[in-house]
Amino acid sequence: MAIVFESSVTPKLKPLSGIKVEVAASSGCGTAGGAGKSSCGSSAEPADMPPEIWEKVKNHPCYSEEAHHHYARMHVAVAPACNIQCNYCNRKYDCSNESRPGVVSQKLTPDQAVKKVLAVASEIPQMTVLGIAGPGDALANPAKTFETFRQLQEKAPDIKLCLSTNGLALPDYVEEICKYNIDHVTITINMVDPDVGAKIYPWIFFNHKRIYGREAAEILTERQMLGLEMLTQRGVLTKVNSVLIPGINDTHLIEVNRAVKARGAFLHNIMPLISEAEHGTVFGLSGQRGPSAQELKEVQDACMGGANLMRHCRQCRADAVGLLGEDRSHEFTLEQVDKMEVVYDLEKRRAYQQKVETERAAQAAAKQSALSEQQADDGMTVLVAVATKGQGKVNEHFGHAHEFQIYEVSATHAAFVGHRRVDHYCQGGWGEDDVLPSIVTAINDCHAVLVAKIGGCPRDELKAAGIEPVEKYAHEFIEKAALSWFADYRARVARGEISHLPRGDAAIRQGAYLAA
Ligand code: CLF
Ligand code: SF4
Repeated sequence: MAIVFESSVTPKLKPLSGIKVEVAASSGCGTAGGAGKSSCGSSAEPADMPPEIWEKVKNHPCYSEEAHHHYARMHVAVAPACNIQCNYCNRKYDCSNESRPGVVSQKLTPDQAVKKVLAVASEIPQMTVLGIAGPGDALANPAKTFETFRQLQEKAPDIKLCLSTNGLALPDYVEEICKYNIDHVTITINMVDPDVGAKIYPWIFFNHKRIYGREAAEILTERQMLGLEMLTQRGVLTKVNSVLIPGINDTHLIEVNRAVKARGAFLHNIMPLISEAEHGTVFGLSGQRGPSAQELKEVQDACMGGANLMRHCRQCRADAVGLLGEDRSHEFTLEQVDKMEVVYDLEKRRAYQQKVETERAAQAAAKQSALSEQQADDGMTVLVAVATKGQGKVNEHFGHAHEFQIYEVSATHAAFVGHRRVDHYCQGGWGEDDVLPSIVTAINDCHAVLVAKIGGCPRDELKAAGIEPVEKYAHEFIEKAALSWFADYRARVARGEISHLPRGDAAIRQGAYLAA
C-alpha cells in the first residue's frame, strides 16, 4: 500500500480576497431532508428536524457533527473504475472526491468486503455506517457496489449504507439505491456552470463514448442535478461534496450551494482542494493551489443560510475505518480479517451504542449549562483549537495530536468549524522542535489551544505566537471547556490583564496522513 506522507506544512498564506456574501434563499427547516434552517447544519439536534430524519442522521458521523465524536464509519474499496476524469485526481490513487489524493486502498471483491465489514463491526461496536466511496466511482462499478450492499442489508441490518458518486451514472441507479435501503448518498458537485466545469473535468465517458470539454461538463451537471432531484423526491438523504478550487470555483460554490439546496440536498460539504505536485494530478502539476483555512471558512460562511453545511469532513480514504479523525484500516487488512474470529453480536452493539447515547446527552447538558453561565454577548468571537481523541472531550496530549479540532466560540455559541491535521510533536518521548512551527501555522487563527497535557517547550512557543495553551479543562466535554475558557478570557480582558487581539490566517495541511 503506497502512502504519500508530507513531512511539513509549507505555509503560503495570502491576504483574504473578501468574498461577497450572498445569502441563499431559505424555506424553513424540516422541509425535504431537513434542509432550510440556517442554524441546523450538521451540528443539528433532535429538535431541529422531524424524528424520522433524526433517526437517519443521529449516529451517522458524516451527517451529524455531534455524532462524529462518538460513531465510526468504514469504507470498502470495491469500486475501482471511474467514468469521468477530474483534474485533481490521479488514477493511480483513490477517488479524491471522497478521499485524499496520494492514498491507495487494497481493492476487495464484494465477498471480501462483506467479511471485512462484519469483522470490523464485531470489533468496533460504534461503527454504524458502511460507505462505498471508491477507489473509483461507486456507480461506475454497479455490480460490485450493489452486491456488497445486498449482502450487508441481510447480514448486518443495523449498519447504515452510504454511497458516494460523481453523479454521472446516478439517474440510472436511483431505483436500485432505494431497493437496498441506501439512505445516504453523496454526490460530488463542483459546479453548476459548464464553463466552470470545463476547467475541472477534461472528459467524461457517457453512452459508450468519451466526451470532452464544455459538452462533457454540461452533461455532467445535468445528470448530477437530475440524480439529486430523484433521490430527494424519494426521501434519500443526499449530501453534496464540493472541492474548493481557488480561482476556479471559489465564489461559484455559493451558486452551487443555492442550486443543490433548491433540489433538496440535506448537507453541503465544501472541502479544500489537495494538490501537491507529487500526486501527479493536473492541478498538482500546474501549480493550482488549495485554499487557506480562512479562505475555506469564508466560502463556507458565505453559504450559511443555504443548504446545511458540513465542516467536519476528513477527506478520508476509500478503505478508511474508525472515527473520522482516526484511521484504523491497517488493523483490518485481508490477512488480518482472515485470522479473526467474527461474532456479529447485535445486542452487544446496541448496548454499547446506548452507553454512547448517555454520554452524548451529558455532553449536550454540559454545553447548555456553560452557555447559561456566559456574560451578556458583546460580539466577541474567537477560534480555539482542541486536542481530542474522541468521546467529545479534551482528552489528547498536545504532543500526540495528529489533528486539532477548531471551535468558534462566543457568548452565545460553541460550534465545530473545522479541523487541522498536523504532524505529531512528540516523537517517542522527545519533542520534535522542527514540527512546532508547522503546528503553530496550522492553528495560527486560534486564540487558545485546549489540551489534556502539554510540555514546557511547546507551551512557551505557543505563548510567544499569541496562542494560549490551556490544560485546565483536561477531560472535560469540549464545548463546555471552550465556553468556560472563553468566559475566563473575557473576564481577563475586562480586567485589563490581557488585550484581545485579532489573529491571522492558518494553513490547511496538504497531503495524506499516515495511519497510526
Ligand atoms: Fe463514507 Fe462519505 Fe458515507 Fe461518510 S465519508 S461515503 S458520507 S460514510 Fe465523510 Fe469521509 Fe468526508 Fe466523505 S468524512 S470524505 S464526507
Ligand atoms: Fe478520480 Fe473520483 Fe474524479 Fe473519478 S470521480 S476522476 S476516481 S476523483
